[in-house]
Amino acid sequence: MNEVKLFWTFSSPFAQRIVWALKLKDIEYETIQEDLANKSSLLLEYNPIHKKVPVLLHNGTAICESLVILEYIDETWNKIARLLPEDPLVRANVRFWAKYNDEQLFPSVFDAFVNQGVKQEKAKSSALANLDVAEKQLVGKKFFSGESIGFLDIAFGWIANYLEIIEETSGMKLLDKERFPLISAWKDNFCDVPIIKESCPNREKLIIKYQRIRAYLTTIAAQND
Ligand SMILES: N[C@@H](CCC(=O)N[C@@H](CS)C(=O)NCC(=O)O)C(=O)O
Repeated sequence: MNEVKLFWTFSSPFAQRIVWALKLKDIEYETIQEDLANKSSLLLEYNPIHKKVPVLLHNGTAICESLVILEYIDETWNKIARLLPEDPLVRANVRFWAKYNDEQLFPSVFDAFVNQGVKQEKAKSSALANLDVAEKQLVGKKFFSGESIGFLDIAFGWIANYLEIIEETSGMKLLDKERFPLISAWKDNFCDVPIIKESCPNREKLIIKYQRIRAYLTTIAAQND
């Protein structure tokens, strides 16, 4: 028995990581679309601590948190498309940068997305500074993981498609080609990988969804000012 189910929603960059990993490894799976405004009792049962997507269900056992799920997938289906490197030091470095993305880079961009005016400008400056740091990680490399796509590319993958949706729906520009030539080139390389290209979420649907998310979250942020 090898039953794989993914609780997800198309607008989640964290859930998208798991779609990419499963496809890169050619693993068959079933998706369960969650409505985050009305979470299913199964999602709450499988992820009682964070109550978030993605959740991977492997033969009935739940695994939560996208970076944890990515490692689980890589260790369980370890014959093809290895995502993490073998060397423990290089692995540690990969985990460091994935954590940097999740704890620093992505939150700063999201902060700029949900705020307006002075608060947005402040969040934008810190997002740009964090992107400068990510840019340096690509010096001399085609992918964050080296010559081919790996764990870090999936972790940073949201920059390749969700970032432009965030920019468009909030009217700010972050990924300027002149300031970020390496991330811009990486974005093209990443999107050119056939499996990534085939499994990217629909742009128009994302725009509509992110417009709604922003309208909702900016109202809440303004109320808390
Ligand atoms: N650290 C988590 C973040 C997942 C996350 O933030 N998921 C969002 C969708 S993008 C969610 O389910 N939000 C529901 C909520 O916050 O109630 C991971 O890496 O899996």
